[in-house]
Amino acid sequence: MNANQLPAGAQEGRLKILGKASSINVRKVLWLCAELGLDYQHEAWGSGERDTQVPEFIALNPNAMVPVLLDGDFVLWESNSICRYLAARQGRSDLLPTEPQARARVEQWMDWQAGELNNSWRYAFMSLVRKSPAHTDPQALAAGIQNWNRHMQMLEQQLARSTGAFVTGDQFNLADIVLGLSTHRWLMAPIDAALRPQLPRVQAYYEELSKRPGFMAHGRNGLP
Ligand SMILES: N[C@@H](CCC(=O)N[C@@H](CS)C(=O)NCC(=O)O)C(=O)O
Repeated sequence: MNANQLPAGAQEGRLKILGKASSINVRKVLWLCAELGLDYQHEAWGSGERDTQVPEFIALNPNAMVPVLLDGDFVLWESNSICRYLAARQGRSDLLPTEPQARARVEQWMDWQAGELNNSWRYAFMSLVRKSPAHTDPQALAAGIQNWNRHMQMLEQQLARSTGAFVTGDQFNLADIVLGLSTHRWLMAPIDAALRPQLPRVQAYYEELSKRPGFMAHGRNGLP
């Protein structure tokens, strides 16, 4: 990475986070920084904010997506990778265990959130929340809500199996950051009450996470 390509300020020894605060993936990083007590500079990039389809941004992330983390001349994209990096950088084995099986369990839920759960809500979210003109088909919306609910029911089942208040047990960790934000998105979505299943463990989990200032600042802060 040529340091000359970095946006101004990235070479001052302070972390820099690029990405709009309304993005679920950016919010993971902002919440984690609050948990870690990390200082950072923040620039709002992404649709509705600064356009990522410009050469200076694409030089940082060829996907033209947010978030991007700059740590000196180290540039990292993919929100879950950024979370793992920051937790490891700060030596926080409570958030990302070093024991292989415990770590794999946390990563399993993080990967499921990014690959399965996040994909299940796209149509319904674009339709109900973003009011996208390209997402107005009633059948696709109904199927999307059903698929989103089905994934949230898997989270409900996991919380029933968990031996503690959090997804993998009694220790809050990175899996809870990513799944907490997904929970917030589902609870905030204006899904017709008749179509929304009651998920009491998911609701209790949301309240448990709401005890954390980082979640209140970057998750449960009024943004969908
Ligand atoms: N897998 C990526 C997905 C990133 C992503 O989808 N970012 C969205 C915002 S949530 C984005 O950058 N959209 C383009 C834009 O806002 O311009 C990650 O987890 O970082």
